[in-house]
Amino acid sequence: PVTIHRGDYRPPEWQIPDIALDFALGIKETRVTAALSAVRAADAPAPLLLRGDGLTPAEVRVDGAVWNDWRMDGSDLVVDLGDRTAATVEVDTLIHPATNTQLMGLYASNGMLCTQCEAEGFRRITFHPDRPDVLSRYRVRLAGDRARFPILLSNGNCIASGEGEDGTHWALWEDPWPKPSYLFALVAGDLVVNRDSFTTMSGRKVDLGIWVRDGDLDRTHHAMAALKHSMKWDEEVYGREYDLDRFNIVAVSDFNMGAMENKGLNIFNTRYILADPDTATDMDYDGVEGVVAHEYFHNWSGNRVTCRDWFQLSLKEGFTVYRDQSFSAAMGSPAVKRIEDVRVLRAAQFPEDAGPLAHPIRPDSYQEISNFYTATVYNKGAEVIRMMATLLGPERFRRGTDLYFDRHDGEAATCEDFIRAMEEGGGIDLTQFRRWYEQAGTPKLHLTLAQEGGEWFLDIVQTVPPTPGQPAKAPMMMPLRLAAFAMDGGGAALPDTLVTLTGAAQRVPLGAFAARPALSVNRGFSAPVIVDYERAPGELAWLAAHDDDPFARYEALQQLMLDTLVAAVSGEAGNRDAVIGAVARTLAGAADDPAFVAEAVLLPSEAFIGDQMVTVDPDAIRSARMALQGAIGDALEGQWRAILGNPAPAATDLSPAAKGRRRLRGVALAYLAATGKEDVAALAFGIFSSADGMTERQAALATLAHGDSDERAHALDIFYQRYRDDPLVLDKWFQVQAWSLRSDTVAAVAALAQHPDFTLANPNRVRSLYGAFAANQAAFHQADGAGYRLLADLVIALDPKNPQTAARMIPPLGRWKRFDVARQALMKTELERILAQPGLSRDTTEQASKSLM
Ligand code: B3K
Ligand code: ZN
Repeated sequence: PVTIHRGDYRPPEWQIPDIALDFALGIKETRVTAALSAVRAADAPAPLLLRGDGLTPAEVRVDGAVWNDWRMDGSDLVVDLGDRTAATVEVDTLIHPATNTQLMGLYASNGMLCTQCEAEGFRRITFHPDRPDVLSRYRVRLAGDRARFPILLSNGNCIASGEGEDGTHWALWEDPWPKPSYLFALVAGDLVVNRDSFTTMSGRKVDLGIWVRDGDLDRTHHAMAALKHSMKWDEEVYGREYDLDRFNIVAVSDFNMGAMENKGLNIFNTRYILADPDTATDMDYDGVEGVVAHEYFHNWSGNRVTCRDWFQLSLKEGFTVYRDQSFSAAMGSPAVKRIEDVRVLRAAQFPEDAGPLAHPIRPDSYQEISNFYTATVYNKGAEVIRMMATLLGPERFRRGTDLYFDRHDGEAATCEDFIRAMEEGGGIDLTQFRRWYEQAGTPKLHLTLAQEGGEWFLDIVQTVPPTPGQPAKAPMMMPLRLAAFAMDGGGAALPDTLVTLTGAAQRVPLGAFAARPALSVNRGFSAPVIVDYERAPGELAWLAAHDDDPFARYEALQQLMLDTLVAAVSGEAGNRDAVIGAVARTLAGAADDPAFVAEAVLLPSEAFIGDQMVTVDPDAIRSARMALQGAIGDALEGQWRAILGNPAPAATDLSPAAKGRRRLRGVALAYLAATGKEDVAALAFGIFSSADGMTERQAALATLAHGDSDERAHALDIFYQRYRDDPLVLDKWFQVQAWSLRSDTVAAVAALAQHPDFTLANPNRVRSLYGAFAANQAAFHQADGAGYRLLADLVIALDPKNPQTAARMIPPLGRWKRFDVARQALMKTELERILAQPGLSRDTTEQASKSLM
């Protein structure tokens, strides 16, 4: 396989300022005619390199005449234009949407046609340079059968339409904004629309449309509200206005990712558009809001200012995730949102950064760029932007982003351009900070307290672990927010302080305290690091109750739980009573902020407990966690029952308070179930049956799914019968079974893979079964290796159809170094078995071979 290196970047030899595309649409066969107006950018004559993937040129014309001076170089088309400096190059191709199972390029989903071009899918539609630093104005003519494709959409504005012959019709779309090919989109199908409008800050009216299949219209209102809120928020917070007369969103069921920010025509996985209280949980609602915002925000961070090359992916993704996180925080509870974001970072990104696939947020090389749409590029990328925002403060950060958008509008920019705008706009030197773009691995801060004559100091030693290809690291610059408290209430306290760390070792004065102060550190998770600081249970319990930063309160309680769990795993007593006391005190605040309390009293995940250990012992972790959950359940049984005794809020009430109360009820039910009390299955079944919405229904079903009551089978059956025709809800039915803590989950997942409703053709269905299963630590790591075999079988079966989604299933197998030698051997065997498959895709080959290193 060919490795592409960041340092090899060369500017394009040809630009294509204008493109005209003509589509004769058909599900089986679509004819594409592309007219590229090529203008030479290089000084010396150079042939025009047009990338292709699975295409054959039917005819090539230059300036209107048939042209024979071309050749194929592998799957690419090289057109020799002699010493011309400009030419119109036309190419005809035939493509086959119905057999496009990769879901890249033009494909069919449920009888409609749609596209996905990022990163390199446009070359599956027509020959083109297909690199993000080639920007063009597009004019797109779509023609097709009127009955089959009554709706014809592309980017920009529809400037003409009409009738053709034999029941066909056509539409002509024009996008005035030059864009890279990865932002091209078309949709053709039988769709209905939820229309609305938004008036921008300069008074322009924008027509909004959310297009779905007949019958789904009632489930689009939340997405529409989210879109309008996003448009307003981007004006208020970043001064960015929408720039076309129309903004369309289309929902499709078969989609590799969450959604795609195509200019003026976002295409979404239905999962992130459709929501109503009967079928979507509160978490689903938040997912819709966050992804709608994310794609909308890309209109500036990604589209108006795009990426020069794919190594700069975090330029748009890290920044846009930071923007959507800030938006969601503003729409709901900032503290709870921060907790959720950090939980995602720790669950997905920290393990990536600690394993064989670790890479900097701006990678240095890749074989297949699709493998780099990672938690590192997205979520760590967002943390890096957040750190700059923290170092600069809101006003200077805004000056930096204004400068960035204004200076690079219409350009394909680099991460370096962004940092420079921050430096100039914010008046700060980020020389050392740039290491966040260069070095992989999660930094660790080792903290110790020192005392000198009544004055207290915090000594910080920073280390960055070695990662593949980066054995030695230099210290990073980062903002660390901290505070110190006198636990007896008297004496001095060090209020919230922002320290900028730069050195490998640094001393921070805390002030005078009569006794050892309680240290609140990395408040708000100001830096994406691991803090190594030993604190007595009493100090953690005190902070969990008294810290004035909610995130730090959450962290203190989590640390207290974690210390106890890690002790229990290695057969020590730990401090259960301190945990139970702290949970009880936190629960006392449930009425004021149920959402925060629900997050705070949740035990750390099995995977996160494993991350604290030298060698992960999945079975011991599960037992320890279940035992502590049972103990907390027993000790506070009255409180849990009281929470469930109050009536649930109406499912239609989506206020933060109502969502928080439902979340807490779900947590209470899980704690009660852990007690093993006889009546709990009936209680859960009662909630399941009487629930007026999916949040409560799913929580009760998930709780039942862990056990072996009669109610379990009954509830699963009712749920299946009720929702068997609703794919998004049926996904949940697969998911709760794959999450189950039962000891027979591997066999259950294997059986579900044979269920008539399971299909490899739909990525959501694949993820709902296998993605959930791979996250079920004790099940996936079953000692006999059956879980590993199951996942490898899936990868092998899926790779020929959909390599992108197949390759995304590999990282769990790549964590082998963290396990005992027997599991290591079993995991490596499966990676080797995958690699031995003939004709394995580039995607899966890269992930599996790197995972073995
Ligand atoms: N930019 C798209 C990602 C598409 C990736 C395709 N392999 C979604 C997003 O981040 O908004
Ligand atoms: Zn994005």
